[in-house]
Amino acid sequence: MKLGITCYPTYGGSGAVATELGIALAARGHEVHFITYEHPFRLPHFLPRVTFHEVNIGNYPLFEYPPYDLALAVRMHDVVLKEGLDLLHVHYAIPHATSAWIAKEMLATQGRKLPVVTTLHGTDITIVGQDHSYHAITRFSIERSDRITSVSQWLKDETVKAFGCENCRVDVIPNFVDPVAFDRARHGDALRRELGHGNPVLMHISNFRPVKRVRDVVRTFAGVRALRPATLVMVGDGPDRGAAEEEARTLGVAQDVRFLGRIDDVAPLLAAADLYLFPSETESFGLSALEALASGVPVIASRVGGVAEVVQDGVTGALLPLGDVQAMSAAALAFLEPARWAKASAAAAADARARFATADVVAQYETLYAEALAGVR
Ligand code: GMT
Repeated sequence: MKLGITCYPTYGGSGAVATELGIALAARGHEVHFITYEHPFRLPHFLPRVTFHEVNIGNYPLFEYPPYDLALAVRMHDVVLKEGLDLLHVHYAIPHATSAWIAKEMLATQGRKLPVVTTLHGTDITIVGQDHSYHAITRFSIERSDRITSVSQWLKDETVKAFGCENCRVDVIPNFVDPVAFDRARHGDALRRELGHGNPVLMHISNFRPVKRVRDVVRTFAGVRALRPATLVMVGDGPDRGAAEEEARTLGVAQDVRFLGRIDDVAPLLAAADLYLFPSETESFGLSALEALASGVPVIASRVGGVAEVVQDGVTGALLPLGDVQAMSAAALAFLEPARWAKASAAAAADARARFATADVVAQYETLYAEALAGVR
């Protein structure tokens, strides 16, 4: 198939999933065209059967808010015609599903059919999509998609609750992970020793937005550090990084917390971690938690959104009430006990491989594409 993929290309789970999907589809023989405003961050610069088409928004002075959605729709329309695409798959409803609908309507006037698949990732439904300014167009664009997928059952339920959406069928296709790339055994122990000086390494990776509650990460770590030596490694950058650094100083643990900034290739880092801290406010799935599990890293998380579909409480990690940093510290200490850690680490890697391996999940998308092309709803 010839597939167009649109996503947010910068740091973020939906862009990572869309890009890994495109890479996997190309490896399986499909031709993949990324249509977005920047080179997707997880996309290496050259891959067979993968092309990047940049969307240019221009800078006409009248446009205080340049209409990216329109420029995207026009680029989608052009690429479909020029490359003979069979289908467009857009990740994150706003504005991608709307632009895809516009492109589809433009193509229809030329007698060209274009199936559109929309994958819902999270705040496109739970926060942004429910903002009055976007609610009606989000619902409209979702309903106009030929097929809709969500990354968890929880997000599917939220979609139905938020939009009614009686006419739309939502298929749950979870996020996925390459068990080979995230195999802990591939990476050795040198980085773990370097980061932790022989002590356990607790890790958090995110874009440090408020929803990630990075101060809770530091507070949870401080509870652990009060009882045993350990290092916290914070990977990523974003609006709350300063607050997390300040929290570490206030709690007197700054010397044991390392802020590494943004690093795109997280597999070697996760292989150097003992526990992953994930106290988010809400999370439709939690791709980084899945990547941690695949790396044999038990996850200490808040019981929110779709995280319970990823982390098995008491087996591959622990799920605690949102904001209960004391309970998270206690769970982290329990999982650091060597026998418990070894069992949970093995269970985490095995479960990630069994339920979320790239090949199995990408095959589900292929089936869905074939159905969309055949006009099956
Ligand atoms: O919805 C968002 O906040 C953005 C999005 C992203 O681009 O990072 O994250 C969502 O999509 C990821 C990939 O499907 C999920 O793993 C994240 O859980 C989800 N984030 C939230 O629901 C907050």
